[in-house]
Amino acid sequence: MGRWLSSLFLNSVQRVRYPRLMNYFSVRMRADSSGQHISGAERIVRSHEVPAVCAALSERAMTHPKGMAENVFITVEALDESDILRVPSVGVQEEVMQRPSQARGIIEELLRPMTAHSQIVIEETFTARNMRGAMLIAADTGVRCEPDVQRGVRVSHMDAHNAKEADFTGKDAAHEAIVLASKVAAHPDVLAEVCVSDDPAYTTGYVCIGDTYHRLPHIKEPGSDEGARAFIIKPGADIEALIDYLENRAVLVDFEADE
Ligand code: WAQ
Ligand code: MG
Repeated sequence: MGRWLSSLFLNSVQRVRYPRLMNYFSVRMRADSSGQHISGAERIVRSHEVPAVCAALSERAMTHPKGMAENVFITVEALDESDILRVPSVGVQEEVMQRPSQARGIIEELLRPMTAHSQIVIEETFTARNMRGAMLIAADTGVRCEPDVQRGVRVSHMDAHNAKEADFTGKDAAHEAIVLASKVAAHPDVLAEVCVSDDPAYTTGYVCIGDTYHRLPHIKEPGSDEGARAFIIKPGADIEALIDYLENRAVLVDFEADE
């Protein structure tokens, strides 16, 4: 009888399936008010960091310069470490720029080798408002090719490898942008990215081409509600596969200090 009981016990223990290597978690936040997108953020962290990151991201949503969020959604998902792709960080180059009136000319010059439609890209990027994600613009035609043009495509499931405790508090816009740009630039079908922050007080933007992130100070006037992102897409790209990579593929970005 004793032996029967212990074998029953052992059987049930063996049947419990422990998830493999659940030491990384994706944590995503998005917030809105009256149907307008307010804020979003995405992190990949170790299990013990999940509670602190959830707190920091909800705090960010409640204190956003665009206004206090009515709805905040936080999603936590375990990742299998073997599914995480590692990519190198893009290199940062600071461009000399004194005034927003110079921005369009400099962006045009940077994009010229990639597309004949840089004027369209610039126009779209400075006209869009309140998008959650980025526009996809075909390099050969200048045509938008994302399925939902008001929402755009939200790049998610990425972070810096070995992100520091300090990264959980507050927002470091430049650091987050370099992480995002590195994930995006690592896909062979993205030729370039243009970004203007939608934070009225944050006036530095960038153009990323190849593995260089060109930082553009004074890309817009302080107080302006301009702000959007555009990815320039290689002709013939498989758009569905690209969107799946941008939204769902877990990516950790390696910075030089890691090595
Ligand atoms: N995926 C795709 N598009 C996004 C994402 C994302 N995860 N997050 C923001 N966007 C789009 C969206 O349309 C926003 O309206 C727009 O980008 C700007 O977002 O080196 O903070 O979060 O100092 O305001 C640039 C830093 C900071 C430059 C950019 O963007 C520097 C920034 P924001
Ligand atoms: Mg953001």
